[in-house]
Amino acid sequence: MGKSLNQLSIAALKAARAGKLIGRRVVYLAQAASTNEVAKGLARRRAAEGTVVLADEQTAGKGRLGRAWTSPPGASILLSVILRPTASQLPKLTMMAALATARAVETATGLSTRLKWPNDVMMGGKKAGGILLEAEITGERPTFAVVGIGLNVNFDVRTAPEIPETATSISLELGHDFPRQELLLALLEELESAYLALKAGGPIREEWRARLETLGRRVRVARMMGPPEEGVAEDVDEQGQLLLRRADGSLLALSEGDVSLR
Ligand code: BT5
Repeated sequence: MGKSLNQLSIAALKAARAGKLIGRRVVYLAQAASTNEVAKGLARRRAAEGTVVLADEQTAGKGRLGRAWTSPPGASILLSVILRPTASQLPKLTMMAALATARAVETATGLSTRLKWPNDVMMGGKKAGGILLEAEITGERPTFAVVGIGLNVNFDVRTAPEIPETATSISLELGHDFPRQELLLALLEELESAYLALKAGGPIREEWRARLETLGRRVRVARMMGPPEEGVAEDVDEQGQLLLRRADGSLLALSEGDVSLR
């Protein structure tokens, strides 16, 4: 694994983000338990919107529902962004971040990416990244949101037995390592434009929807709340909910769950 391709320059990163929203402040940690946990702690202490927590390694990286995100040293992009969205922007942040990640990967590496509902970033039909959105809400209003992004860059996922065979990385898809710094810069820039567009009320669903690989397929959705559901993944709504057409003809809107093809 080319060491230089894995090297991050935090000084250059900070310089590149000067005057911008996303990355106006960068908190870099060689090792963190979970950047989302660090970011939530900072957000509770009123850290500014746009603060980015970046780690080279996570010892307790998290997926959804208490699952683990494998985060080996110096091989992935592992970051969390503190945002202060309105109640109507909040449900769209997973879409926003997935879209920004897909765009950044395509611009920087030339690889084509797809998205899998609700939070997976896919390459070559396999998962290379994921989004973990967490928020604190007082009454109706979010006090803050933390958008966590994990992306396998120069990581041979085949060496990690706990990761399913349905995973990949940028280096595996490209056939060679790729400079993490370049991808990171592209990602922060895409997050900036996607978040500013969302704040300005711009559309987000159309491009996200066009990248989804799930639509039109017969699927099973395992849910945290409620029994699993089966049907055709017919569409997604403005909030990013999956609209599932059940065998009895009814249409169900799902906000969370794990999709597998039938
Ligand atoms: C996700 O969860 O995909 C969200 C992952 C978010 C990770 C970032 S890293 C920075 C920030 N700080 C954190 O602590 N988390 C965020 P989910 O859809 O639940 O997928 C988790 C599942 O993906 C696991 O149960 C494994 O099957 C699989 N998995 C774990 N590590 C993986 C990896 N590195 N690459 C691909 N798949 C992985």
